[in-house]
Amino acid sequence: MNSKQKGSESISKTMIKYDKKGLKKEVLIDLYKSMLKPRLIEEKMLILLRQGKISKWFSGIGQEAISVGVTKAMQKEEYILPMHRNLGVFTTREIPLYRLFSQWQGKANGFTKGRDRSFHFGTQEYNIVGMISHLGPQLGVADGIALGSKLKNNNQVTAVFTGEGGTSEGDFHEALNVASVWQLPVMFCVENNGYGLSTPTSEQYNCKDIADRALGYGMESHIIDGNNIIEVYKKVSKLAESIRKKPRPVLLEFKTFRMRGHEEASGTKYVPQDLMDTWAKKDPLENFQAFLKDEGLLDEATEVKFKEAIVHEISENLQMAFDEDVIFPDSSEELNDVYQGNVYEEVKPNSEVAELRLVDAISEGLKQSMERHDDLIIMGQDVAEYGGVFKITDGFVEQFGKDRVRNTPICESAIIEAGMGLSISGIKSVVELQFSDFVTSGFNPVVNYLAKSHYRWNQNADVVLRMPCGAGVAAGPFHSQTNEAWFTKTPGLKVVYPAFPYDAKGLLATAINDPNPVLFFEHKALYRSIRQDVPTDYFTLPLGKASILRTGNDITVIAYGAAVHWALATLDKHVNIKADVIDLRSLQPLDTEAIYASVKKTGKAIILQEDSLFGGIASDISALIMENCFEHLDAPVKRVASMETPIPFINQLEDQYLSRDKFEGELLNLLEY
Ligand SMILES: Cc1ncc(C[n+]2csc(CCOP(=O)(O)OP(=O)(O)O)c2C)c(N)n1
Ligand SMILES: [Mg+2]
Repeated sequence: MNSKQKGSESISKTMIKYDKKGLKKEVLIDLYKSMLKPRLIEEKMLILLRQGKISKWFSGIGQEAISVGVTKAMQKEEYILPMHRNLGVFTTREIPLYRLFSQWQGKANGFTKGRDRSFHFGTQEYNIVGMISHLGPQLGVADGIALGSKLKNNNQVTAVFTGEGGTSEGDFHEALNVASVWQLPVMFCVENNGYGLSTPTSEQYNCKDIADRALGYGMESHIIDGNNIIEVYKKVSKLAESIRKKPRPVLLEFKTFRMRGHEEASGTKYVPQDLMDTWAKKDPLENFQAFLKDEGLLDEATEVKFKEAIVHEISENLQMAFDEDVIFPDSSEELNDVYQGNVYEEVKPNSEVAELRLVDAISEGLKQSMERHDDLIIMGQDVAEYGGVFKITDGFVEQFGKDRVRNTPICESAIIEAGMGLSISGIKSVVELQFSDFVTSGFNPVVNYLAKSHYRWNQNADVVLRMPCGAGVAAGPFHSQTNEAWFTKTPGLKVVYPAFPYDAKGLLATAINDPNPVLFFEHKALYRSIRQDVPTDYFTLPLGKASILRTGNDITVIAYGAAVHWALATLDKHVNIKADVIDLRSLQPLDTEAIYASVKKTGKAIILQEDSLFGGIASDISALIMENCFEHLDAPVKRVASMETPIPFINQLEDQYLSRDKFEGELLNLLEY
């Protein structure tokens, strides 16, 4: 057979039409080898899986052209946010294989110290940010990274992956919308592989192409044959180049197919055989190999040589991972890694003071932090020209500009995720929740992304969430909650809750300096009712230190937020009662030392909380006192909290609901015990 005949025979077997124009042989061969590597790794993994040597496996077989083509089109310093089927991203970024194998076996040379599995990790070394299980959140994180690039003017583009299944999540809509409104340099890469677990696309969405959705966001989109490596590489390279020059988001829909089960154990029984057969013929690797052979760019001997080299690399690296010791649990290391350690930097208050309301103190503190941190970004609904609904950021846009004081669409998830992305690119942010109640619409990224990133892969979330909260303003069930307990129980978050202007100013400065995620609660009823002399310059106060407002030997009163003022007002009516009054100021970290020292002195403790009782912080403080001060107690610890109902609207009901008026009776009872 002459070469021409051989060529035409192979082309007839090639189901994919390649256009290699403009690509040198070395590039084509490199693309081929880059697809071959994840394929061979996977083949090995399937064997190991059957032998029980690795846990779950999500196969990307048949989808390699997308991972490889996109990664090859990107520059090394540009961030990629891959999913569970994107092994080719990791290998193309040249992560040493033994590190990947260690990661999958939960060993120390992996990226998560055995704390998270499979592809659930990121690495700043390789500019990869891995997924969290919830799929959608990384789309908003990509927005934040891209915003970082745009603000730094570094001409970088960010690529983020999702399956078509993930596009039904709200995060997808929010992230695309924000990216378009802010013209962020993001490539949203949707791998449409026909199924989300067992659910076919026909039961997932009701439009022809997912790419069509871009129009609704005012965004450009492209449909790309995800099995054609040349098409992926050429189109994405061209787009990336153009986005670097002119930042903007694009939506890319890669048509492909999932050739194996959702994960290996689950099989593919529900996939019609003819679909499997059709797509098997479009295998991205086999087709490209045939094409390269047809074109005389690859011969059998070279092909075998490539394979042997990769197989050798795999075995060598696997051995290294197998030889590595298993991780020995060390509880102090586990606990230490939940938060990024930071040295508190004390900035002492100046002596000049001005009388400020709580709202002014927060505003002044925030403004001075903006002056101190050139790259601190504020994001929130109506925070720019309008100044925020409570006017905390009034005048900020004039002083700091629209880049740093950013109005957002109504999309708490995407903005909190964007805060995470900014942090990944080394930029601090403060996100204003219009009301703390609305954090529920961004709950997932708070408790799953911000809270867990440092523990999982050593990536801090340098984000402060400002949470205007609390009752007493007749605002009903959705504008009155004090929802700190949703967060105090989540390791990885810090929770600050000041009651006075002085504390609020100093603690906000520290919260912003802290590299960890901090929820900063601001009680709305205190905003304009509480005044205090506050130092005029920037100063800091440490987190985790309570403030002892009054001292006395009769009883320990513990409170925070508005409840501090309720307790003080009650004690003012009973000047004969000598109480230690502890204003916690921060709930996580909690100043247990101050609590124990006081209770050991007084022998009685009462905790006043604005939130409803069950599962609140008062319950934990009560338990801690029982466990640590039992022998010093002269009476059971008393918790006083609001009713176990949602917060009602009208004053009479709200007054009945709140713990405020119950405190006096309970205090007197306990003193008499
Ligand atoms: C919020 C959430 N819901 C459900 C799941 C369970 N789950 C994991 S992957 C997956 C299917 C994802 O489909 P798709 O986005 O198309 O990606 P593919 O697996 O097809 O690559 C499902 C349902 C999850 N991880 N997170
Ligand atoms: Mg899918």
